[in-house]
Amino acid sequence: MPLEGPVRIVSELTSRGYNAEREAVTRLAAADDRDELLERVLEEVPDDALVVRAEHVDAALAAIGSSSPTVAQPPDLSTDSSVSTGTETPSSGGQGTNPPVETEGYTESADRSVDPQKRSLEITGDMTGESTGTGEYEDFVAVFRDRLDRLGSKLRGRVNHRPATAIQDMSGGNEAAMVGLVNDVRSTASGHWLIELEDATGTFPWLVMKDREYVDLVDELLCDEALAMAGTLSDDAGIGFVDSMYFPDVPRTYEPSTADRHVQAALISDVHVGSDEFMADAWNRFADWLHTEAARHVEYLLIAGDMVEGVGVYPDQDEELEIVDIYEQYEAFNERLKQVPDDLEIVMIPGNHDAVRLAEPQPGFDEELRRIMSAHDPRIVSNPSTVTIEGVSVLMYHGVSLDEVIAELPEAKASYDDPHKAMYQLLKKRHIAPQFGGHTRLAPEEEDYLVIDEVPDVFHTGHVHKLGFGKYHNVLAINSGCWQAQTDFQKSVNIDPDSGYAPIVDLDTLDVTVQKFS
Ligand code: D5M
Ligand code: FE
Ligand code: ZN
Repeated sequence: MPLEGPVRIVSELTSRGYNAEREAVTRLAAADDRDELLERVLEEVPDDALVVRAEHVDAALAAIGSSSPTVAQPPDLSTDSSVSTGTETPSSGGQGTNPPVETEGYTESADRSVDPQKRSLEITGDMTGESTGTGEYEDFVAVFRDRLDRLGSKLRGRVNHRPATAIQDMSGGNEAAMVGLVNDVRSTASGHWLIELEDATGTFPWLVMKDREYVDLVDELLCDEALAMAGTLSDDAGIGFVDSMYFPDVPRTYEPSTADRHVQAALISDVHVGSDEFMADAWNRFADWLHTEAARHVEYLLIAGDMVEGVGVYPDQDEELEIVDIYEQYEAFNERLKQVPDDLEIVMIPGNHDAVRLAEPQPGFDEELRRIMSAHDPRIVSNPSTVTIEGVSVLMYHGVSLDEVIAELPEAKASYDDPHKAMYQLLKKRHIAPQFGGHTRLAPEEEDYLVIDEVPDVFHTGHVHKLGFGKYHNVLAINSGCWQAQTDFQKSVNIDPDSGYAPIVDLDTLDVTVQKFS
């Protein structure tokens, strides 16, 4: 290729105020009609972009192709400059994240050519219809005992633990270790931290000295999470000085399973149909895109709660309702489901705006709502539930406890801008909603359905209306954004939602691509 071509393209782009990615220049230079393509590319580039990328060139090529009169016009995505790839992910993803993968340009074919025989989908941990709790005191005792048993079993092998009462009877200066639930965390007058652990026999206080390396972990602690402490007893044996502290955690060497073929899942949440702020245009573009060639590998759609806006969820919510009847909201949601390809496998769990009990675990929708939401025969399961798709286990949870993790932990460890980091904390604690008695309501059942017993390959939440993803000890954590524009409440507390994004997971690699439709 004569050098003159690329140089001219770069200088042309520079004169219009853009930098250019090398690959974009190569593709432009190779085009038959560079000038026409260049003009189309400049139309494709989003207003706020500073760099012309290869995918802009691809989109422009597709746009030129699709304007051929002999080809039926596909859902009008190819000319929509707002639809782009993960390079514009609002939240960059955390440590260990693979960079978002660029997608192919859109073409006209709507042939999804799926082979349902190759699919597999299994649900575990669905507690719909299994609820036994009556909310009595004994139920709370039972659920916390189950939590301690199951999370404790992940900790007991790591320390030579004893029950609280046995430690109370030991003499001063001895080494001791305990596995328990955090009962209380408070600072002492001299700046150290006192952590009270509770087990089935009683409680014992542990002191983390302010100059010990573990002190950094104290600000991560939430009441009722399971922990192991080991250390030396004080002379009077009334307290243990902590030498080491363990979380149930995910092993660093965890190796996630992947699918045997190239197949993708779209992970979304917080559709909020029925709200004035529901972004119908963005949803339409998403649904249209699913019918295109570019989305032919997307065979699963996971929806992590808040299908509809609901009624009476927050004070004054009725002022922002487009549809005031809850059943009509679900009917409208079902119409939205009908827009997506009917060969998609859909799995959904409820959220705090949905018409099921608020306390977690939340059972899947009742028969009447299932009848209403019957488009494409979705799998409707409890919040939380695990769905294993072609070998990849996805723990789906709506995410109400994320508000609490974000409120309690320092900004660097959990924030609305990096919701996946708050998810890392839940993985580390191996519990969906450790703290009882705050925002997150808990319905005590015979067993603690919120314990993360098995390490998932993917952890999918929503609720905070922010998009973020990253890997924690090789587990992919994704918080999907929402399909609702900023509400008055969110404006008042400066929540700037990530609306109209669909993170797409490659199930064979666990790479993520973000598609933007707003
Ligand atoms: O929650 C969306 C996000 O906004 C989530 O982080 C809770 C927060 N939110 C929204 N409205 C309120 C009110 N009124 N009080 C407290 N927190 C709120 P969603 O479940 O979609 O409402
Ligand atoms: Fe929501
Ligand atoms: Zn929610």
